Amino acid sequence: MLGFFKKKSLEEELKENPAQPEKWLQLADKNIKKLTEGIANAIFYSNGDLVINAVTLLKEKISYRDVDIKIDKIEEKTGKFTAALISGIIEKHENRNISKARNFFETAYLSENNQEKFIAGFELLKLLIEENFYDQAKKILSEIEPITPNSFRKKIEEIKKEIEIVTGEEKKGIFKSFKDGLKKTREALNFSVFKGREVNEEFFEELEEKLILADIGVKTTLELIEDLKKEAKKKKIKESDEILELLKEKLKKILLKYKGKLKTEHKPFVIFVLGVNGVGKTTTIGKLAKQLKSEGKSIVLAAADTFRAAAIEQLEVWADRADTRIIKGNEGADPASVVFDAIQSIKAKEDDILVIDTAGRLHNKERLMKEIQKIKKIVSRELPGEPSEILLVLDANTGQNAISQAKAFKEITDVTGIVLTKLDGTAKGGIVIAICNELKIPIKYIGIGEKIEDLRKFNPEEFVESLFS
Ligand SMILES: Nc1nc2c(ncn2[C@@H]2O[C@H](COP(=O)(O)OP(=O)(O)OP(=O)(O)O)[C@@H](O)[C@H]2O)c(=O)[nH]1
Ligand SMILES: [Mg+2]
Repeated sequence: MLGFFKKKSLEEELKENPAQPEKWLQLADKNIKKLTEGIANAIFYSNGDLVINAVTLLKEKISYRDVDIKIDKIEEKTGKFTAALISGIIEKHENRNISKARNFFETAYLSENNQEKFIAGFELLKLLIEENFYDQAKKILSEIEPITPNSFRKKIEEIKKEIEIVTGEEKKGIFKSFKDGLKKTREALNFSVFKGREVNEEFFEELEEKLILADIGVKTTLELIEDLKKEAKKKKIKESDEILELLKEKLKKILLKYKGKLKTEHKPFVIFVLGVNGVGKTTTIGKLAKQLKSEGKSIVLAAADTFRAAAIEQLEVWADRADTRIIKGNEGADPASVVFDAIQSIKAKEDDILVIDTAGRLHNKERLMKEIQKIKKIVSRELPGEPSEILLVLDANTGQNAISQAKAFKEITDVTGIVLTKLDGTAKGGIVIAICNELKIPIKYIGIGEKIEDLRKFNPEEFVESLFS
């Protein structure tokens, strides 16, 4: 007789009485297939006051690719602002299309509902900071500060501090602007000579030559020119300025496709840094340690370049500047044993991130391969799933040679990202585009100087705009 008292399922209950926002959220949380329906209804029936919870839930669950997200259905229920917010989150977290995400967040930000406005502003703020647009971030911050819910106060304070530090230092001239760092490449490209010209064969030939000279690479340049010619014909483009705009968009598209940042959400997190002699590995590690530290993480450096004593000392200097711990061995010690010690140390002290500096010798591929594999094996044995990042450092000055180096390293091990250094001193900045297009590995950071602040998260849009301005 128990069947008589069978408990109604959440879904049945909601069918009978849909005006229960919390329960819709419960359903979304429990049943991934009902995620968007649940979220849309939760927001719909709650007059917006569940927006934050709902959006947080969506962000947590969004990596399930089988979720069927029907934005028009959501919009029917929640109105255009929340739908834009959700679209933005999908673009950012699922499709990784930052410019689209930004457009959606900007739309949602126009909402007059403070809940919607805050969460859109908060997403926009994080995005702007990731992309180094600190001035715009500052403006948004000042606008959303008065409508910040209590649960977000602490986060907003942290962001405020970060913006103040960066913009303050830029003003003082300590921070070199990204644009300054690309001065030489911009001058070499000198796109202004292509303005106001007639679009003909001669124009395309000159453009082709220029792109190749800037180290965009023959393969990539030919693809680009071919595309531009086709589009010029199709759209009957006569003005060269229009072609330049198209070129800009195409370059951004190539770079955005391979955009990526460090995935430092979990801990402990291991970053293994590779690259040939003198490309800037140790310097980059110092800069990165400082940056990650300012984001509130505890960092430990492992001096696994035991090939020469000076290398260990050099890393010590950087550890000191960045105010981080360092684990080292003696000159000539087994690099893998240094890494082993470093891992025991971060485990014991519960540090967040371990960064491993290695010796940059490529003249003996066999040995290098063995050494890299040995270190990797130790790391993954002691910390399953690590290293999360294997960063390859390349020197922009070496132009096309950087591509060959990357290919050689790719044969030895997986590379999760590239750091391109010394962009400040070279006219070969076009190599950024060749790297993305030919190697299909994301550039995560770029180096634009020797100082500790001269490392930037790579921002494709900012990069392309700086080449043209
Ligand atoms: N201008 C400029 N110089 C840089 C940049 N990054 C590194 N350097 C310089 O490049 C030189 C080599 O840097 P290191 O960090 O020692 O290079 P490494 O890859 O660790 O070298 P090895 O340990 O010998 O393999 C140093 O003089 C750095 O100051 C950058 O982004 N811009
Ligand atoms: Mg070094």
